Amino acid sequence: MNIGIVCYPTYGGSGVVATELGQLMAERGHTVHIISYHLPVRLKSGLSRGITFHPVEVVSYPLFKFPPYTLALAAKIIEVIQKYGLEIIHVHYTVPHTMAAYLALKALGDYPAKIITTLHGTDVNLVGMDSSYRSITRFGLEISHGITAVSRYLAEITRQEFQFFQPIRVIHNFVNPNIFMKTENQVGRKKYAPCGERIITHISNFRMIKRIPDVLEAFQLIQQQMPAVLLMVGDGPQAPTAQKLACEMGLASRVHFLKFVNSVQKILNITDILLLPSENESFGLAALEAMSCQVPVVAYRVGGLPEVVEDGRSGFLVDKGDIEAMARFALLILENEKLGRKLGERGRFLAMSRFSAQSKAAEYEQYYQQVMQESK
Ligand code: GMT
Repeated sequence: MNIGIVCYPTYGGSGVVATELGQLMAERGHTVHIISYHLPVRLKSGLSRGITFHPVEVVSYPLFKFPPYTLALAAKIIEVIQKYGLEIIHVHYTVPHTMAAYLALKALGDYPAKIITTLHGTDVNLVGMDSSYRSITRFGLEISHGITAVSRYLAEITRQEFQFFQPIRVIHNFVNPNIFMKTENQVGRKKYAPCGERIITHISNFRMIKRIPDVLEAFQLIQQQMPAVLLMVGDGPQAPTAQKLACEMGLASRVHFLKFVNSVQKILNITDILLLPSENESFGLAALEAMSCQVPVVAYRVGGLPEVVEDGRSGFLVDKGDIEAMARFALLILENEKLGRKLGERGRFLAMSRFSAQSKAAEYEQYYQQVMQESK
C-alpha cells in the first residue's frame, strides 16, 4: 500500500505513535510518506527504507496574523498524492489534519484515497470540544472513511460527547519490547543516585493536564520517608513553574529536570517507579513504555489508564488528586523489593502480550484493507 501519515512531529505521544507505525508499515513492505512541519523526533536517528519525509512549509506574509497551516498542509498532501498516488491518508490527531486531508482530496476532484483518522485524546476531548472547534471536529469525524481511537475510553467519550454513532475501531497504542526492555544502566544510576537513593521518574510534555505540582508533592512525601531523587523528563509550558516550585519546596538538589533525552528507555532502566498523576490521559504511552521496561507505575485512575495499567498487578491506580495515596503506594513498592519485581514482571508481560508493536501494526494493516474495500 501507498500510505501517507500526517502527524505532529513533537514529543507528544501522538507523534511517537504515528512515526513508529510508519516505520512498522515500511518494514512490512508498504511505502510510507510522513507529512509534518518538522522531522518527527523519533525519526531523527534516520529514515529507514520505504519512508520518505515531506516537510510542510508555511509561508508567512504580513497580512497573515495566523499563517494558514491547514492550507499549507493540504497543499503538501496534494503534492504528495500527485507524485506518489496515496491510497490511505492516515491522520493522527484530528485537528486540523483530517480537515486538511479532506480539502486535498476535494481539490483533486474527489481523489479516491481513504482518510483514516486516529483519535489520540485532546483532539476530541479538549480541543475538539471547545466551542470554536466543535462543529469542525464533528465534521472531521463524519468525513473520515475510518476512525480509530487509542482506548475504549476515548471511543466512548467521542460517541457520547459528539453523539457520533458510526463505528470507531479501538486499536490501543503499542510499544517495541525490543527497545523498551530492562537492561543494566549502573552508570546512569550512579550519576543521579550516587548514594543509592531510589529513583522516581515522571515523563510528559509538561502541560497543565499532567498536574506537575502533584508529581512534586508526591515526591516530597516519598523522600521524607527514604532517600530518593526525582527525574523529570520532557519539556513544555509548565516546566519553568515546576522548577520554581521544586526550589520553593526545598527539593532543588533532589529533582533533576532532564528536558528531552534521546533514549527514554535508558532513564526507565534506572527508574524504580514512574509517577503519572494526569488530570486525564486517553492512553498514557509513558506508562506502557515504563511497564515494558519492568517499571511499576503509580498513576491516577483516569481516562484510558485503567486499560493500560492493571491496578495492583502492574502498578497502582489512585483517585485523582489523592497525592497521599500516590506517595503511600510508591513507598509500599519501594519498601518491598519482591512486590516491585512482581509488578514489573507483570507490566512486561502485559506490554508484550497486549500491546506489542508488531501485533498492533498487523491490526492497523488489516483495518486499512477493510477501509479500502468499503465504499463511503
Ligand atoms: O497530550 C496531548 O495533548 C495530545 C497527545 C499527544 O500528542 O501526545 O496525547 C494523547 O495521545 C497519546 C498517544 O496516543 C496518549 O498516550 C495520551 O494519553 C494522550 N494525551 C491525553 O489524553 C492528555
